Amino acid sequence: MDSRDWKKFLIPYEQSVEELKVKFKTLRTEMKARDEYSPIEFVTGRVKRISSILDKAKRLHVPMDRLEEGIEDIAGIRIMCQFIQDIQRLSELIRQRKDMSVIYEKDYITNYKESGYRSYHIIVEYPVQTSLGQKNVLAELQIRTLAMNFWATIEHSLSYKYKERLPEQVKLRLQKAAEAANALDQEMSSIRKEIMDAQKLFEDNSNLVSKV
Ligand code: 0O2
Repeated sequence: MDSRDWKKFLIPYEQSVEELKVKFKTLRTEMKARDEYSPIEFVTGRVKRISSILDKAKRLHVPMDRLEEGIEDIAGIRIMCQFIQDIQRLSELIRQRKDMSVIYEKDYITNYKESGYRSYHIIVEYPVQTSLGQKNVLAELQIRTLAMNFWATIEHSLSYKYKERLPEQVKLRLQKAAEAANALDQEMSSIRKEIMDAQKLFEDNSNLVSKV
């Protein structure tokens, strides 16, 4: 594919990422406005880089004319939650939605990766409306806590720096750091109610001040 073909190929993915980001950000705003707790803290999204698509296609032996079915994370959405419990609550909300359908789920929290990576992935099919009609694209929703995201961000930049040949010592320290992040998540979970009450009180007070 030349660069014009890639540009055209990526249009529905770019559109899907933009739409999905808006939808999950809106879900957060809506739940907060209803005076409910929102399991979403913040949302990001990206379209996979062409070099990264090609690397993955090579690694998974996906031919160039099967990229749409073979690479599931060309459109990627990342949703950050405060607490581990929020991940299941949000997954439920995603399963109930009518504007996307869940294809399958990967639980890298129970079955965390050897690197120490923890996250809950949901592969969805998302119907996007283009000038050529409806196109169903696959998108990967990565749902994780703030602590899991902190770890994954650091690990990703280190893996990038060392081109996936992380020195053994760094690997071990990252595995330890992943355990520490998990311990933090467990600790936060156990005082979840107190934290949530405090945040609610803080928000109610700020609303009162802004109304004065
Ligand atoms: P990007 O954003 O394109 O640079 P895999 O064989 O591990 O690539 P698998 O098991 O099918 O793939 O995983 P999946 O569910 O497709 O997820 C791949 C994405 O999950 C990665 O995308 C990362 O965003 C994230 N991820 C998976 N494993 C790790 C890990 O060990 N460390 C970190 N930091 N992130 C991970 P790309 O391709 O890296 O990302």
